This record gives sequence, C-alpha cells and structure tokens, in this order.
Amino acid sequence: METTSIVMVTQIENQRDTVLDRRAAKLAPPPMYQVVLLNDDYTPMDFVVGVLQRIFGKNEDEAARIMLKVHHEGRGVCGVYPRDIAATRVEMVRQLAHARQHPLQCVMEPAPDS
Ligand code: TYC
Repeated sequence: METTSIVMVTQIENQRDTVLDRRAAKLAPPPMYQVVLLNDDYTPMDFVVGVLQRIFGKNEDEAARIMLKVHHEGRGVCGVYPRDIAATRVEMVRQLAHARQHPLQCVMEPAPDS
C-alpha cells in the first residue's frame, strides 16, 4: 500500500477506536452509594417511618421493618443510588430532622461491590 493510504487507514482506525472508547465509557454504570440511617435514643419511631416513606418511597411495612432494624442494630440501609441522588436524600433527611428538632443522623457511603 502506498504511504498516503496507510496513513488514512490508520486515521480511520484511530477514530473508530475513539468512538468505541466513548461508548464504553458512557455504558459504564455510575459508582453507587448507600444511604444509611443511624439510631439514636430520641427521634420518635413514627417520624423515622414517615421519613422512609416520604424520602425513600417505602411502603408502611417496609418502612417499619427498616426503622426497627436501625432501632435494634444501630444502622440500616434506606436505599442505594448514584452519588448526587444519595447526597440529595441525605440532605432532605437532615433538613426534615432539623426542622422538627430531632437528632436523627443520616449518612452516605460507597455501596459494597459497586
Ligand atoms: N431509637 C429510637 C426510639 O427508640 C427510634 C429510632 C429508630 C431512631 C431509627 C432513629 O434511625 C432511627 N425512639
């Protein structure tokens, strides 16, 4: 092959590789974070159940189950989300708790195996 053709073929192959790299990057799932509620001695149980329903979309049974797990074990996962969504929900819990002067604590942490 003459030199010009070899250069052109190489350029086309490089462009194709770039497109494939971009596609692979787009398809990679985002890192996930779990939102965790922490126990305390003062926040009323029904407030925690309401938070789990309103902010995490749990039905009443599931919300009560998670609340009791936190009450007995000290912590419990409310949901697993991409970083921005997890951060927004943590902030919403903090604002609701602060508005009602409850010491409820909520944190986010990298989800195991994500
Ligand atoms: N331990 C609290 C109580 O006895 C209830 C509670 C549950 C508080 C879960 C916080 O994340 C929590 N009233």
